[in-house]
Amino acid sequence: MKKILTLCIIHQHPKILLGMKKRGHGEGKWNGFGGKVEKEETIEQGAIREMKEESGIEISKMNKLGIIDFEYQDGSGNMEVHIFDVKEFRGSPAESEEMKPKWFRVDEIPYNQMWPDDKYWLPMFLDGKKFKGKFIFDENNKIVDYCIDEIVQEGYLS
Ligand code: 6OG
Repeated sequence: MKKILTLCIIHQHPKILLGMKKRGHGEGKWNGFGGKVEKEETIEQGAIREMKEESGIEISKMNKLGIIDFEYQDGSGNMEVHIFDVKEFRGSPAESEEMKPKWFRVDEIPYNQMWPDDKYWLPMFLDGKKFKGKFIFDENNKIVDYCIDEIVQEGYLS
């Protein structure tokens, strides 16, 4: 069974907010904020809860820009990640047990300290484009195959 996860990025041009993951899956990498959606909540509720838990920020408005499937060749840990552009929020970022937040200029995004898929879809995200994709990883977290397509059809992601 694949897990449903969320990933939220605040984009206030020319800056974005990322967090350094301090523990667990993706430790030592910069990423957006998010995690697993619980059984009793919607994907949006999960995104809001995880953003608050990990950064202290309360989302008041967000747009879903992408859905990406991640598959591992050995079949372990398959995920469907829903990616949100946070447009309005309350509070300011605070370090949590899980994440250390930091604003980056969009021309200084640390792609070499991020998941290897990010460089394929984050530029589309920053352009405000919607996208759907799939990445297949080997056991060393290397991409063995991928596709990423811009979505032009209204309502396709919702
Ligand atoms: P927890 O498992 O700690 O949440 N995530 C990924 N993000 C990117 N960009 N690439 C990946 O490549 C990822 N795998 C997981 C989803 C994990 C958080 O990390 C994201 C969640 O926001 C494989 O609860």
